[in-house]
Amino acid sequence: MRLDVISIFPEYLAPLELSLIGKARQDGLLNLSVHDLRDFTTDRHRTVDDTPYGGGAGMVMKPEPWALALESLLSEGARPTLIVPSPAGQVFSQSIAEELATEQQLVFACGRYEGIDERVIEWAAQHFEVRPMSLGDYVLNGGEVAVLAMVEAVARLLPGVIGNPESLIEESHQDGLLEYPVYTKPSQWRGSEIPEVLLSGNHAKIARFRRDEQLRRTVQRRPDLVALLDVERLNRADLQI
Ligand code: 6GU
Repeated sequence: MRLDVISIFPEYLAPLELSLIGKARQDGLLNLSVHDLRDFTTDRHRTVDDTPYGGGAGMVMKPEPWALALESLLSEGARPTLIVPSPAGQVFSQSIAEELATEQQLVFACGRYEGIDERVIEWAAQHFEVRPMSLGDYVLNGGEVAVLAMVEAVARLLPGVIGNPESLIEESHQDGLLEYPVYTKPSQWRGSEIPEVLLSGNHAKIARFRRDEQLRRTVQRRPDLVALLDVERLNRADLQI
């Protein structure tokens, strides 16, 4: 998969050289480049922002550097997905990460200040599949931190990035439930013991315990997810009938 990130703070994306993502890049599984928006300015001061028409606080990102930067990433016959991080976007999720993981090329346009001139978003739709994306209902200073999160969520789904693909299956949100709690040695620690069933060797009982913990946690912490559960995928024991 090809990934391009455009930002006025390319150094912000340095963590993408570390850990699993860094390794995937070295292994050639991910072709990831970070581009400095200022390299696409044409004035002496490398200006990327200006005051908003209609007034108001803050600055708006000028359209032309964005168009030049985005054009530089287009190749013949390709229609990449352009992700525009914004608190005004669609909320990012595991299912969106799964969708994005099937794409050939993703481009991330990191806005700063009050955002990018809206005409860029309209113009870009001629060449890209444009997707404004939010991490949730809170405000960040720019798109960079959101891109770190989205790139990690997508990259770890690509074949070969995670050593043990089994770990992808049991985790949070794959089945609409939160993960069960985990424990390791020692079995007694500062006066606290692990749940006895985990020492029983009874695999059916352990599976039931873990599933019950998933259900309990989801009801307690994320009641919003309960309404979205697929009833067909809950078994009789889940429903205690
Ligand atoms: Cl994607 N960008 C910004 N600037 N703030 C956010 C966000 C994105 N998601 C939540 N808050």
